Amino acid sequence: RHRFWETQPVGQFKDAGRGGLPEGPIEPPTALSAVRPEPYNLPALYEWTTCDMDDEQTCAEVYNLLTNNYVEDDENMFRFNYSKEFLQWALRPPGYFKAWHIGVRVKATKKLVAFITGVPGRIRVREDIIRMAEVNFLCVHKKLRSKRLAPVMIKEVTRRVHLENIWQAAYTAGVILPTPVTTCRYWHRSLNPKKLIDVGFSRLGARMTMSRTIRLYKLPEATATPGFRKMELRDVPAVTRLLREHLSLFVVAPDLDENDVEHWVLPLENVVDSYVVESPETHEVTDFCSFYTLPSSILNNQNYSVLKAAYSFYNVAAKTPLLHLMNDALIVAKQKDYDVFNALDVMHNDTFLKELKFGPGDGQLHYYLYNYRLRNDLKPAELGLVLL
Ligand code: YNC
Ligand code: MG
Repeated sequence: RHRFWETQPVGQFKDAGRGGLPEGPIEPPTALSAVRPEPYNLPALYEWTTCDMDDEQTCAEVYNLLTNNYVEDDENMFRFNYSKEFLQWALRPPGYFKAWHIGVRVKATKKLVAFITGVPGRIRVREDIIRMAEVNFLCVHKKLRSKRLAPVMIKEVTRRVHLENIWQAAYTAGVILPTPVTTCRYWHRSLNPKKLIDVGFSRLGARMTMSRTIRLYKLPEATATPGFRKMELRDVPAVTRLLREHLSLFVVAPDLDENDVEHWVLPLENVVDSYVVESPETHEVTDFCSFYTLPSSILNNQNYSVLKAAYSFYNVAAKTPLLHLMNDALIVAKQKDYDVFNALDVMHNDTFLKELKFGPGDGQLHYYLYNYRLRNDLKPAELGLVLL
C-alpha cells in the first residue's frame, strides 16, 4: 500500500500490536564513507538546487512556491501562508546546514517547482538525547503531483542528513503514514468570530446569533497577571531554566539550551511572540508563554484574503495558573489583531482548551519519527514537541 514508506526504516503497519520490538534506532548508522556521495536522480527535465535562504530573491522564490502550492485544509478553503521572515527564522536555527534547504528547478527555465528542508535539533526520547533532523516544508508544485517526486525529495534530504552523521528525524503531517508516534488535534479559539464565520472558517452555533457569538468570545482589553510583559534578551537564562524543567515532564521533547531559546523564543516581529511573568515583588521570572504567527490565504472570498492566526508554541506555568497565563496570551493576540488562536492538544494544553472556549478542529496532525521505534504510541499529552 505504501510503495515508498514500506522501504524505509519507520514503524510498519504490519508490525503494529506485535509488541516485543525494542525501543530505539531501527537501523544502526553506517560509516559515512558508505553514504551515497552523489544526489539521487531526478527526472531528466529537473535539477537539484540548494536554496540560500539569506538571499532575498531565493527566499522570495521559496515563499512563492509555498504560498501557491503548500498545505490546504480538506475543503481547499485555506492555504498556509508562511511569511519570508518566518521561513528564514524556521530554517536558520543554531547549527543549521544550508545543504538541507533543498529545491528542485526546471532545467530549461530555472523555475523552482519543489522544496524540502531539514534543520538540526536535539530531541530527547525518555532518557536519551538524540540528534535529529526536523523535516518540514515538503512541497511539490500542483502541476507535478503524483509523479513520485516526493520519495526522491525525501531520499535526498535523508542522504544529506546522513552526511552530517545524523540518523534520526522528526516530522509532522496531516496524512497518515507508517506509523504515527501520536495523533494530535488542533483546537481553535475565535478572536474575531464575525470574520471567521464570514470566511467559512467557523459556523454560527445552533440557536446562536452573531451578536451573542461576539459576546461569547469577547476578551478583556488588558492582560490580568501582574508582571506579564514581553520577553527580552535578558530573560533567556531564566526562560531556558523554566523550559528545560517543563519539557522534562514529557516522553518526547526538544533539548533546548540558551542558544536555542534565544533563537526559537526571543520575540521576532510577526514571527514569534513570547511573554514572561516577572514577579513584581522578587523580579523573578516565574512563567512563560509563546505563540508563532502563521497566516493562511483565504481562497475564493470576496471580502478577505488573509486569516491571521497565532499558534500556541511553548508555555510554562510554574507559578501563575496555566488558565490565567493562556487567557493573557489570548488577550495580547486579540490586541495584535489575530483572528484566531490555535493550539494542539499536546503537553498540558488539554487543561485549558475547553475552559478558554477553544473548539476542536477537524484536521488531525500526526507526529512521526524516522529510524526510531517507540515501544508504544504516545498520548498527545505525553508529547512536548511543537514543529512549525
Ligand atoms: C507527506 N506529507 O505516502 P507511499 S508535511 C511524507 N510526508 O508514498 P508523490 C508523504 N510522505 O505511500 P505528491 C507525504 N505526502 O507510496 C505524501 N507522501 O509510500 C508520500 N502537497 O509521492 C505518499 N506538504 O510525489 C507516497 O506525491 C509518496 O506529488 C507519493 O507529493 C506529495 O513537510 C506532496 O502537504 C506532499 O506538495 C509533496 O502532495 C504534495 O502528492 C504537496 O507521487 C501540499 O509520498 C503540501 C503538503 C507536506 C507537509 C511535511 C513533512 C514532510 C516529512 C517527509 C518525511 C521526512 C522523513 C525524514 C527524512 C530525514 C531522515 C533522516 C535521517
Ligand atoms: Mg510528484
